[in-house]
Amino acid sequence: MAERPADPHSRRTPEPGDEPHPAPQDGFAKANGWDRAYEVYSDFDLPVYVGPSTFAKLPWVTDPAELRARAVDVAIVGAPFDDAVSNRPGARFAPRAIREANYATGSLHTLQHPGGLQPLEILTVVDAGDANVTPAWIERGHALIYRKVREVAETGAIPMVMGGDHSITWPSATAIAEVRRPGSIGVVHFDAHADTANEDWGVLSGHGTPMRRLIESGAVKGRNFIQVGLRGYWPPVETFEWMRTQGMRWHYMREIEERGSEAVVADAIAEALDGPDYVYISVDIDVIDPGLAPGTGTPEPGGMLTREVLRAIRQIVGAVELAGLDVVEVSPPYDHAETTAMAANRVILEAIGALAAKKAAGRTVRWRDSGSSRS
Ligand SMILES: [Mn+2]
Repeated sequence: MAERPADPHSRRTPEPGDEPHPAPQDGFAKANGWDRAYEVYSDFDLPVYVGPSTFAKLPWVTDPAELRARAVDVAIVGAPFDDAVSNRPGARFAPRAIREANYATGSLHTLQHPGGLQPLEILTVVDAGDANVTPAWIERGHALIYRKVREVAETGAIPMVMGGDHSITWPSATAIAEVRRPGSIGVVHFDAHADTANEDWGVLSGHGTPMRRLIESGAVKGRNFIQVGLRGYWPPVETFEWMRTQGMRWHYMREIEERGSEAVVADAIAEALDGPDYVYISVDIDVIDPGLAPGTGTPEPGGMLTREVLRAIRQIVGAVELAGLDVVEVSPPYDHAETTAMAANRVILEAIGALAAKKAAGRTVRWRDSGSSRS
């Protein structure tokens, strides 16, 4: 087997001689006391604002052969694309902002599971980098996002994709549906908006249309496309009529207010898996109330609490075979105090935590290489 390339984000404990800039033992260093020995840290353990920016400071591994060699369970993927927005832009900056939106480094300790859990010690998680996106070309962006997600999923890793505007769910969920064949996927889609328009001002691949494209293409059956959190003033009546003809099922925000999030999400899980084998989760951050997550392109007041969404992620991931996940529509230029980017960061961390709990309980998390079953 070929020698693996040196990993700049090595998680091993640094040893003497590893110092990035060893102290000179003479001159001003000696005179000023700067020659003493200090403990040094790997990039993984340094503060989040020091060194390369990767998700949870995890290794940056873009080579699919290396993803396979490491038997990666979860691969974080960036889709820095916002050419398809209808209102406020800026989601192209989200993958970088989400990567940086945490203060804890090293082996994170999640308190959201009984007894606590160190998910990054249980799962093999890496940051697989960004899709090869360039600006101002919707078709190319979608094609390269599709290829990146597919390439990662084929290694057996579960892709967790950071958008990007919501149009990226079309290529991303398509890639997952394809790789996991002959199994099929249901989708649980958190959003203020249905995103089932036929077109946005004549554009078929806008961020208001991806769910219709996924259903029309056959990647996901309408009846297993389950929407949670819809509210506000869009889409129009005829769009809901199309959704009914597809057998789509949705849960308005007012249902969450009346029944509580946990009961509604339990129904959404059952509906998504009413036929399909696996689940893809798509979280439009605008499902959260803009008071808690203001940095988004099409904010709609009256949404879910951040804590309800994070609990819902744990609830779903704990209950289903997770095929993939995306979190989209974070727009850092409109964010305040990074609250929106942090919410998106935690959506991913909660999914990772729930997967780690499964693996700790002896269940398999990653997929067979290019296959439709767990390895
Ligand atoms: Mn959306």
